[in-house]
Amino acid sequence: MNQVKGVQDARAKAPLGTVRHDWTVDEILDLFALPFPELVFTAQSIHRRHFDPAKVQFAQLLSIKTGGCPEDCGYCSQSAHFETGVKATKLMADADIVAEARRAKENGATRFCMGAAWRSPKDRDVDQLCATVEAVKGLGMETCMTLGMLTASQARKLKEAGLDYYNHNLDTSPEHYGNIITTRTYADRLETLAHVREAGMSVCCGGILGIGETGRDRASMLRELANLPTHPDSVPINMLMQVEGTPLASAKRVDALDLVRTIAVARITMPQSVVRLSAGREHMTDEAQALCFLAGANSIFVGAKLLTTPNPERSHDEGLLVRLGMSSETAEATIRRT
Ligand code: SAM
Ligand code: DTB
Ligand code: SF4
Repeated sequence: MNQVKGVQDARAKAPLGTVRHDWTVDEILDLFALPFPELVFTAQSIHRRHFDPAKVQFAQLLSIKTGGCPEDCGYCSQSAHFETGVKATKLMADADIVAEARRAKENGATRFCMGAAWRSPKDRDVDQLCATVEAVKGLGMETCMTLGMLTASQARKLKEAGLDYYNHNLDTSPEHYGNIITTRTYADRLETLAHVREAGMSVCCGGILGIGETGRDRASMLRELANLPTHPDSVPINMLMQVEGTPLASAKRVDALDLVRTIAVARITMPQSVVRLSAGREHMTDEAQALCFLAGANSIFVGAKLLTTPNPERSHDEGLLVRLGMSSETAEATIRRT
């Protein structure tokens, strides 16, 4: 189908910017194929209906349990299946996590994201982490965790303890998933997302680019995200950080303009979600990041380390925002216009 005609047909069904859950892969591919200025202009027009276009949320990450993970995600430094040099640790003590959260708060963060390299937490881990959530909330911070698969009752316990967000990514298309991860299924991911949603927590769910996926896989992943029963409250878009020892160590880096297109299409298909430009900024130019903000990205991870890989220094990010006449915002509620 003629690409622009395809977009016109989609517009006839519902104007771009409408919150929809019935996207087709072909409609999304037609968005990807728009001339770059038209795509970015459309995404920015939708972005400013819901968000202040001059604000970017700063989120702080901490790896609370590193390495030794039984899953075989082909991109990950923390999988026990690969020799990556990442040392496995036990779950950090509650007091140490809270001390890190306090330090993050002193540095201006109001949102604290804690990640553990687990397939799924044990019930006793969840009990410990409920106390951690309560303590971090007690500092007046927003909380987010990513601990792998959750049962319905674990999700409810974390919600009761006050956990605001749960991160659980679909990562790629259902078609490509089995080429990257064999120890769990797409259906497993969707089940945990349902438990999180049903427990009443906000969902953070996105994916990774640069793991050997095709353009159609990117469209298919965005279709899965946009067609969830409710759009994820935040959508992290990660660029692969190539890790020595993993099967994807020498994967080709994604073209920055393809990343910008993906951000723009995420913004158009999920108009009210916070779109997070996540891993991979270490290898991006300032200009490419500026284009991502123009295309609708409005959150980044700050601090020189993500979970195990490097990230730009906070001072560099602050300088970039000053050069762009933009500013940071730490609570998602305050960057949302509606
Ligand atoms: N173990 C939990 C899980 O998989 O849900 C949580 C932690 S895991 C590190 C969180 C996400 O980080 C993954 O879903 C993936 O999207 C992203 N990620 C992991 N390694 C990455 C890498 N090398 N480059 C880019 N993103 C990565
Ligand atoms: C997400 O989508 N990206 C963050 C967060 N959720 C937990 C993690 C990125 C990890 C990058 C690789 C690493 O540092 O080990
Ligand atoms: Fe484990 Fe998560 Fe890494 Fe997969 S992405 S190996 S589940 S830590």
